[in-house]
Amino acid sequence: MTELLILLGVVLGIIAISKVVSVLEMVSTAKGENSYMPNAKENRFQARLMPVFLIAYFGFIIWQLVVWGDRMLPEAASEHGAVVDELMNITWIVITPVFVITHILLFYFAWKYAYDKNRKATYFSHSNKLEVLWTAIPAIVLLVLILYGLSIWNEITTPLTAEDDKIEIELYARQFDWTARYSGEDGKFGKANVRLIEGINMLGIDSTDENAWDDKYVKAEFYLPVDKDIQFYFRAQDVIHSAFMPHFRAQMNCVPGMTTRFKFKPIKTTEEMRVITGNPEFEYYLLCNKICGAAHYNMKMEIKVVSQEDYDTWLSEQKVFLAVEENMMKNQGIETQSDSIQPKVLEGTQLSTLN
Ligand SMILES: [Cu+2]
Repeated sequence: MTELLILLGVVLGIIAISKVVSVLEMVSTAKGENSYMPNAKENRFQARLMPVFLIAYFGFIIWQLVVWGDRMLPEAASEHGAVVDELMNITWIVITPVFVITHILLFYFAWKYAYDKNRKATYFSHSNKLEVLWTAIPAIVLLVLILYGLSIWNEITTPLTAEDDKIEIELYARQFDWTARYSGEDGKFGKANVRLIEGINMLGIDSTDENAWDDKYVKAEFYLPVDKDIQFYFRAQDVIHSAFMPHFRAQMNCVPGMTTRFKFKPIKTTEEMRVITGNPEFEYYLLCNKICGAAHYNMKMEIKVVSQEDYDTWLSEQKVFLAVEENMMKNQGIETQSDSIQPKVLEGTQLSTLN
């Protein structure tokens, strides 16, 4: 509240000063004086402000690095993460000197060549040499950075093949939560269709598809085994969301009407990361990184990276899709569903095979 009042005071102060200045200008115009022109002394004062601003500006940047530097992400927790970080660092190494040099030149020139009525600017209309230099150098540098980035991107996004030893997980986004779906023992996801989304069937899973029966879906948190390739598939129900798992350097858009994918291999368990960060409460998170509506900030899911054994135990404890469906129907006193999702779920022998 105090900050808001201070901000309001500053804004009102600026408005008041600008009004006073415009009144003074009107008075001088009314007196028939020329429009306001700065004199030599004022020009020199403005010129001296340039290096002052430059130093304050760089000082502010360094201050931010010192104060907030520790908010940076810890080391990457996925196999490809180290490559992404290297790309990022190389980009910083290339652009930081350019940023520093161009800003020093900008303010140095503004100070050095402040208006002087005894000096005349050199005039030349064109220089091929200069044109070639300042077009070619940035173009080559950018080309190298982009090609390097593109090759890494291709490497990261190549889908895993059917032969690869992997786990497949579907992340389903909607306003405002995530659901993770595991394919169950058959290793196949059941079909899903947006038309089947109804009340309890929030993912639109087609329960006439046998592959869906052993699918498991979990909310609030999901588990990954360490050192195993994970192939993610992403879907969205309503608007575009973005699945962002910063510690694994992974992000992919979730677009209604299509399935997107991304793969990575977690290489550090949650426990290991707690030691590395020195934070006993450290957790990995899946976040939404598209501003998708009013409760966007709340759209997150905890990720636990554990050993293969712990993962297997956890997964075996999760309920399968059909059991969840059946339970919910009972709880809500629903006897029948629309024809499309009624299928063999409620009667039939298949249910007896479920745990
Ligand atoms: Cu979202």
